Amino acid sequence: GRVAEDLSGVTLDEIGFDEAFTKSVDRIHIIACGTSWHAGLVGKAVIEQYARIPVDVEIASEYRYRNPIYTPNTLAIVISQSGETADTLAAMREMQSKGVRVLAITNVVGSSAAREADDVIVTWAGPEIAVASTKAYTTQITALYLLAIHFAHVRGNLNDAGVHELLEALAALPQLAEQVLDTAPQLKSFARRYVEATDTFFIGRGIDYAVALEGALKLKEISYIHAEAYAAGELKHGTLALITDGVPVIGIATQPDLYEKTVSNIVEVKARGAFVLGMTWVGNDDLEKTVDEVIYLPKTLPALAPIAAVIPLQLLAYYAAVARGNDVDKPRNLAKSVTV
Ligand code: F1P
Repeated sequence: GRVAEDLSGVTLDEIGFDEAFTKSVDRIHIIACGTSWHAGLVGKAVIEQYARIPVDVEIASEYRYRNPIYTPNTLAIVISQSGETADTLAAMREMQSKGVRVLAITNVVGSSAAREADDVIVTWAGPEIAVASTKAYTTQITALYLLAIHFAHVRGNLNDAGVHELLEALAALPQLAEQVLDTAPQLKSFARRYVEATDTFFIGRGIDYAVALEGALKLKEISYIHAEAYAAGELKHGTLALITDGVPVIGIATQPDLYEKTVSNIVEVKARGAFVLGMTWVGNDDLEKTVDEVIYLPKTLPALAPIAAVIPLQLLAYYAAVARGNDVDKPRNLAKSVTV
């Protein structure tokens, strides 16, 4: 495919996302597996918020076995760190056989996804040594932010000042990520609660729910602890029964407009005895009234909060795995690329 080698608007133009094409897209399908699928969920939120294009996000292993409906100008985005995940490639080939244009977001320039896709954004997350995907996730969602900005700007949903604000916030993310690493000692100590844990929960609303899914997956992948992510408002439809004394819950509350609602759900799990680690933006001391411990995330735009919020969850999974004596570089039952 045509490769955009760095993540700038100019190269999006170069790969053919010119004005006519960018304006013509009437639906986006994002297809991926695992962590890449979770990145896609963040992508849906930001593309819909800024560009107002309807986005479906689907797990590749489901998508490839059904008969999806394509609009005349559907754009497909496949996300794959390795570019070799069998289900993702199969879905991609299926879509291309139906004439759907495919953009691949991948970390590996020479991968099958990069070779076969019509257009490619390379994430440059570095040569991976870890099997569980971590920096790939942050770079994938960065690529999706840039796409959202591009679509929103070209289609007239975002003015120059709005673009500038978002690009500035994106440029500040490396420094923000450094700051989040300061939470490591707190997470190392919190991870002790996970040594004996059998069931754990991650809850959030909106974009925080997407982050919760990724936090739960990391814990399962490298710590082998049963972890469930729940949309906070969905807990009351049965799952609350599993929240009993001492069950560890991570409550993610990075979105000001959803904050009160999320806190009311955290209050419900606290009332059943859960031990809750809350995450919110720095300066929001209010959460301390409700939870047992708080992780403060540096301030950024609410849409970019997943970049900050995922890091403590990755650290938690890491420290829990180490505390349980697992080799985090060789997680059981997990391959770097799942090619079957
Ligand atoms: C998808 C994935 C990863 C996971 C592990 C197994 O891979 O589920 O998210 O961490 O490596 O595969 P990919 O399509 O993004 O390479």
